[in-house]
Parts: sequence; C-alpha cells; structure tokens
Amino acid sequence: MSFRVTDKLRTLLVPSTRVVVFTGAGVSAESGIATFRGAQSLWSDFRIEDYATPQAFSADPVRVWEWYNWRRREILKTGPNRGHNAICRFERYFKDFTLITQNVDGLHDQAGNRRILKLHGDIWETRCCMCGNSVIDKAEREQPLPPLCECKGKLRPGVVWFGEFLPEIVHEQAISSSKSSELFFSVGTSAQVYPAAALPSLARQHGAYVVEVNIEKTSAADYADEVLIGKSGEVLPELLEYFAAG
Ligand code: BJW
Ligand code: ZN
Repeated sequence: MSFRVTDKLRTLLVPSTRVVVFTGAGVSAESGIATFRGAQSLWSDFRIEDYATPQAFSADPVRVWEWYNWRRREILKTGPNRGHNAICRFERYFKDFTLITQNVDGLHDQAGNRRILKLHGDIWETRCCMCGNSVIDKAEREQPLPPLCECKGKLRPGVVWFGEFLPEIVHEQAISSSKSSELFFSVGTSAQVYPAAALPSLARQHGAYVVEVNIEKTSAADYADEVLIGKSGEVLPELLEYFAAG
C-alpha cells in the first residue's frame, strides 16, 4: 500500500462521525468507464463544445444523442467496483452520511447507496426541453433522434452541461452537508469543475478533516489534511478494515 492511515483519521472512523464522500469519474475508472480529463479520456477524444453544452444540443441533437447512447451502452457493459461497494458500506456504518457525486453513470445506485446527491444529473434520465417531464430508464434512444416528448418538445439527457445551473435543491443540500461534515473525502475527482470543486475547501473552512483519495494529487489536495494516493478501489476497502476496530 502506498498510503498509511494516520491516527487522526483512525479516530474519525467511528459511526458517530458526520461524513461526506464526494466522488468523481475516477471512482468509476476501475469499472472501465472513461474519465473526462487526462490520457485516453472523453475530453481528449471529444470536444466539450460539441457534446456537453446546451448550444451543442441545439446545433446537433442527433450527434449529442448518439454520443449519450454510446456512453449508456458502455456503462451497461459494466457494474460497480470495489470502490463503489466500499462507499455503500460507508453509508451503512456512519449514522450521518452523505454521498455527493458528480458521476452520472448510476453505479453508486447499483452498488446499493440509498441517498445520493447527484450534482450533475443522471445519464439514465431523459427530460423534455419544453414541458420538463422526465423519465428514468435504461433503454437506448432509438432512431429517429432526437426522441420527442408527447408535447412534441425535444427530449434531452438529464445531465448538467457546461453553462447550466446545478439542480438547486441538490446543490444546497451538498453545501449544507459539506459545511456540517466532520470528515470529508474527495475521491477520484480532478476538482476542476465548479461549483462542485468548491466543496472540499468549503468543508475545510467549516472545520472538516479533509482527505483526498486519488491516483495523483489534485487541487483538492491544497485543502486536504491528508492525501491517500492510490486507486479508490484499493484505498477505500482498506479503510473499511478500520471500521470493525472502531
Ligand atoms: C482515480 C482513478 C482511480 C483516475 N482511483 N482516482 C468558477 C471558476 C471557473 C469556471 C467556472 C466557475 N463556475 C462555473 C464555471 C464554468 C464551468 C466550469 O467549472 N468550468 C471549468 C472546467 C473551468 N462550470 C459549469 O458550467 C457548471 N455550471 C455552473 O457553474 O452554473 C452556473 C453558471 C451558469 C451559467 C453561466 C455561468 C455559470 C456546470 C458544470 C457541468 C459539468 N458537466 C460534466 C458533464 C456531465 C454530463 C456528462 O457526463 O455527460 O460533468 S463535465 C465533466 O466534468 C462531468 C464531471 O462530473 C465533471 C468533473 O469531472 P471529474 O469527475 O472530476 O473527472 P475528471 O476526469 O476530471 O477527473 C478524474 C480524476 O480521477 C482524476 O483526478 C484522476 O487522477 C482520478 N482517477 N482513476 C482514484 N482508479
Ligand atoms: Zn414535453
């Protein structure tokens, strides 16, 4: 193991600690899902401006839907990994636990987490641009694309694109849980996309002990009390071993 669990962290791994786990694409990397940044990532192959903005969808909804259909198929081929499973155990162990995720892949749900604050939406949601009706299902959207709502409005993926606001209530709950947390884990995120990336520093300002788990240091490390370098599917299960002792 390339990390050591400090005494301070160990003392916090007890059921009464208020805990937040904040996750990003790195948590799903070990399930074979591409991350957004870095080598062989989504943004190295696809331009944000062509796929992840409301303008991209207005200009070419077919291209955007084909991309999301492909990503849906990639996710359906896989499932949660040891990191997701460990986070599910966190929810069962800590009495006051909040999972905040930027991931849209649904793998935290599949791992068994019950309460998930999804800051960037859900790839399995399809929402009408006109009437706002939404459905959640795992079906691929068939031709002709884009799919249309009963009201004749265009249907879009229920995710948050650049330049769009985060779902307000979910964002407020994420801020409030982060502020009141005593132990805050930032896991598998490059911490580059705002406003989500502000949560680790917010937690720290309000007194949380902040721990980054990543294969490399990110800007979240600037606010972290500890950085555990390693894959989330290795580091998080290792932390579970201290639960029984706690
Ligand atoms: C491992 C690992 C392993 C690998 N184990 N680790 C303030 C300052 C500057 C800019 C802005 C700002 N406020 C707002 C902005 C603009 C913009 C923004 O932040 N831009 C920056 C990029 C500069 N933000 C927005 O537009 C947001 N909206 C907003 O602010 O609304 C207000 C507003 C409205 C109108 C005008 C202005 C403001 C919305 C952001 C939406 C982001 N959407 C996406 C796509 C979602 C849909 C989809 O999936 O298709 O969300 S972009 C993409 O990035 C996705 C992710 O959730 C998000 C974060 O990425 P994440 O999860 O961190 O992944 P990576 O790939 O970056 O990192 C992976 C990490 O894992 C790496 O660190 C690896 O090392 C690590 N790793 N394997 C552990 N095994
Ligand atoms: Zn509609």
